[in-house]
Amino acid sequence: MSNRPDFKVVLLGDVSVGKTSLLRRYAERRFEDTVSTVGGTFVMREWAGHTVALWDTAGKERFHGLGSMFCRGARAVLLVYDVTSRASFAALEERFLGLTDSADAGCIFALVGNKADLLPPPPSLTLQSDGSPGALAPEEEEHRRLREVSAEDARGFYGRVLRYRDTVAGSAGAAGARRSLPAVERACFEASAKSGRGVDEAFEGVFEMLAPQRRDWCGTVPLDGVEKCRGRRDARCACS
Ligand SMILES: Nc1nc2c(ncn2[C@@H]2O[C@H](COP(=O)(O)OP(=O)(O)O)[C@@H](O)[C@H]2O)c(=O)[nH]1
Ligand SMILES: [Mg+2]
Repeated sequence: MSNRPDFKVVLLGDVSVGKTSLLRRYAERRFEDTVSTVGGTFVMREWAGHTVALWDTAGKERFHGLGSMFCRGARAVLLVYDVTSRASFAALEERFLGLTDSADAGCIFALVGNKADLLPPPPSLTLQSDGSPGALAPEEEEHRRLREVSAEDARGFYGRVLRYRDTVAGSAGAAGARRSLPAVERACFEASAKSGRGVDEAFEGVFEMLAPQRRDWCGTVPLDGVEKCRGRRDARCACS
């Protein structure tokens, strides 16, 4: 694996939404109680011949300013919230979206609603053979929480993310930036770091959207995200 990533992908979101857990589930295939993240850390993963640096950031207030630094040079940002916490969803718009101004102009955005395992299962899954509602095991029932963010909410927010990026790119760059942004149905995911459900789909769905961009961009990005060459690959480029 190259020690210089082709793509930098950053996870942003409020404290305790499960960013570290999602990354660990994806990169290490396990879930366990996490320690709180200080500043930011990254792991490198090889995917379909691309080297991706996945950045985990701290959602805590006192590290907030660092988020903007970690977004420098990011080709994709995963905005993570907890599907059972309206506040964590609102925080993305109120506190985290603005940190992404330093990401690349064509940066891809995806929303990941985590902790889907806490939601009550759909009624069809709990019906008993005679059609009556089935009971959950008591320990399962105890942990259930109500959904506070719907798929509709996520799609609505994603539309606002696109509009926000248009204003950041400015009217001249807007069309180009918009062209590379994925359609809403490819950009909104729900997952559970605990059960593993939907986790690969979210990460690899984003990688798949990034892969075609590699052809157009100059080689690799250094790990600090400060690209030395931001131009398109051509004969003058010494980066690759
Ligand atoms: N039930 C459930 N709990 C989770 C999930 N992901 C994370 N957690 C728990 O939520 C807490 C915060 O997780 P963490 O990954 O540290 O969140 P971060 O602050 O966003 O990095 C921990 O107690 C995790 O065990 C999930 O998918 N389901
Ligand atoms: Mg963390």
